[in-house]
Parts: sequence; C-alpha cells; structure tokens
Amino acid sequence: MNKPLLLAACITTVVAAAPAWSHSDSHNKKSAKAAATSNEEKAFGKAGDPKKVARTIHVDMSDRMRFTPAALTVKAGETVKFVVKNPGKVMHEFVLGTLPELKEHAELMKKFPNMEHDKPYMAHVPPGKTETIVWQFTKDGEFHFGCLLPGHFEAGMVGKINVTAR
Ligand SMILES: [Cu+2]
Repeated sequence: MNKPLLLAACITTVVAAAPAWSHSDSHNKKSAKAAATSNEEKAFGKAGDPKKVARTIHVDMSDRMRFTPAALTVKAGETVKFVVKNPGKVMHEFVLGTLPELKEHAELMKKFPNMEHDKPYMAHVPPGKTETIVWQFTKDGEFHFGCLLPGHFEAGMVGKINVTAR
C-alpha cells in the first residue's frame, strides 16, 4: 500500500467520527446553516422563524468568563431572538444546549480547538461584535448556554435557561 492512500484513510476516519458529536459536520458554513435551519429539532428546541420572534433577549459576554444575564426564563413554544454582544478583547461564543451536551462539546473543543462548527443554536462572536440567533424553545425543562472555547466553560462561562410549560 502506498503512503498517500494510508493517510487518506486516516483522515476519513477522523471526519466520519465527528458528526456523532454533532459539532463539525460543516465544510461550508452557509450550507450547514441552511440545512440545519430546515428541520433539526433538539431537546431544547429548534431553529426559530425570524418572523415569529416573540421576545428579544440581550446577552453580554465578558473576558471575565461570564454571561450577563446568566439565568433566563422563557415559555415553551416561545421564539426568542438572542442578541449576543462581546465587548471583550477575545473571541467568545454562545451555544445553547443541555448541560451534558455542552460539557461534551467543551471537552471536544479542548482536543480540536480549531474545529469548525456552526449550527443555528450557536453564535460565534469576535471581540467588539454582536451576533444574533433565533431559536424556538419547544419543550419545557432546564437547559443551558455556554462558551465552548477552550477553558472558558470550565472558568464558569455558562448560563441557565428555565423553559416553563405553556
Ligand atoms: Cu468565552
């Protein structure tokens, strides 16, 4: 067997393993976002219709590894527009999820800090910028949001969302 073929096989294995973590299955940001917007429902909801936004919530991120506010309450069924601002000097991100999912992603980000990931429940916000995401919370329960950049989540960059039954 020649070497290039062997190398190609290794790369294929790594790529194939990634979607199980639902993190890096995007080679192209635009197509990944469009595909995800169309359907994918998660335990904590689904991509929201911008025309049905019932509430806008502003969230600030800081280099002290905190979100403000760090606790939110929304109603099941509600479509929320998150306006996520990063007034700091380093990159931050706002990723919605269940606590176990966020922990898994944070671990994965430590191993692959440059992994590409883009989903409708994530906002990557460079210093000085503001990004928005629209999300519909479909079920009641306790969910979270976190910054999964290496070290940030562990430093306390996590918040809680209580979704109440309608
Ligand atoms: Cu951060």
